Amino acid sequence: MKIPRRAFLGSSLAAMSAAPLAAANPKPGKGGSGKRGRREPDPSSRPPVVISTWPFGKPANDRTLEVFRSGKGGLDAVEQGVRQAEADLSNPSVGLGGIPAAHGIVQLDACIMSGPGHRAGSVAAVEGFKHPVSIARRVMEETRHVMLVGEGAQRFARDRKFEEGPAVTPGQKAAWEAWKKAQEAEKAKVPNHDTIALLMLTPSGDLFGACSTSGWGYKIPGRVGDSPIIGGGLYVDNTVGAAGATGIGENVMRYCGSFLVVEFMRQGMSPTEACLATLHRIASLDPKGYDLSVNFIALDKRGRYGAAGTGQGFQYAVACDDFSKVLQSPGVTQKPVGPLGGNRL
Ligand code: SD4
Repeated sequence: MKIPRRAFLGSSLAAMSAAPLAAANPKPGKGGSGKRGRREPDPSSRPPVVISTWPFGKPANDRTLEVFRSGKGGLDAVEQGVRQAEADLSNPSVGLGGIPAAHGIVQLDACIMSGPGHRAGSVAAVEGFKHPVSIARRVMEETRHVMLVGEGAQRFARDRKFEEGPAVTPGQKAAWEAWKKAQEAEKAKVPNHDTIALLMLTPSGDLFGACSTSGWGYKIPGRVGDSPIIGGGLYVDNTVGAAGATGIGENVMRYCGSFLVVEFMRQGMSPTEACLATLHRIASLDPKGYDLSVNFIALDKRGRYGAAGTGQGFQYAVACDDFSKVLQSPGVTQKPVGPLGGNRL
């Protein structure tokens, strides 16, 4: 599977000025690009509506809707959608096909949230299990805890006979060996990495979300990113909306990124505005400004959806009864001077 790479990692901010056209917002507003002007209103869909990160979110969205239409609930649907991405061993960012940690073994992070009941479950740094999102769901449903990590999470999964898999795929092992050699020669490059975050609004008005990743390639073993952190890589508030993140987790989790997107929606912003406002907030505090590789998707209680990312933005996928497609988000590289530049940020 060819995953379009994000061009903005390590690229010059000066080269990226205005927000690129967002397919979701055919005439993109200028609030995110640093110029004065109004954004087009966010598109909305009659639920069920599903939104997820990256083009590989499209088959996951389709699977989510398929499961929902078969009569299952929203929680089953988002879990199965994310499992679809986890099962694809050609995806270097999600599941056991992912890029390993520095010790050559894949460590997976995942979480799940149910709007009804405001329930959450999460696992991090899990080795050797195919479907961390399902382990996270069992943590949510069978324990009084929210998060299990490492050996404890693996023991929990083993006791419940979760499906095990290879520590690393042969292809990723070969790449890791080459990386080790390059590292000795001090020429090693850190490969790109992504995450699936997937959000769903059901016709009954309930929101669900799930998130799964193999995290930062060749990370220090035990490193946990934003994806399994409730409020970081994922947040669902059944009264307002849901948000999810992808990018460099360290730049999301220090700001409770997904939580902040939802809070901005609570204040009345549309999903795209809330994603943009969160990026501007993060960039206003971070010494690196907009050079962060941070991206958000968001879905509100009314079925409106949107996304935004730093730099050139990123691609995300949306599916509902009428269509299933991949869209380009707006990107931001500088502080806005329009309505989003005010003190609401
Ligand atoms: C992490 N946020 O572990 C994840 C990885 C990712 O685009 O989404 N990369 O930091």
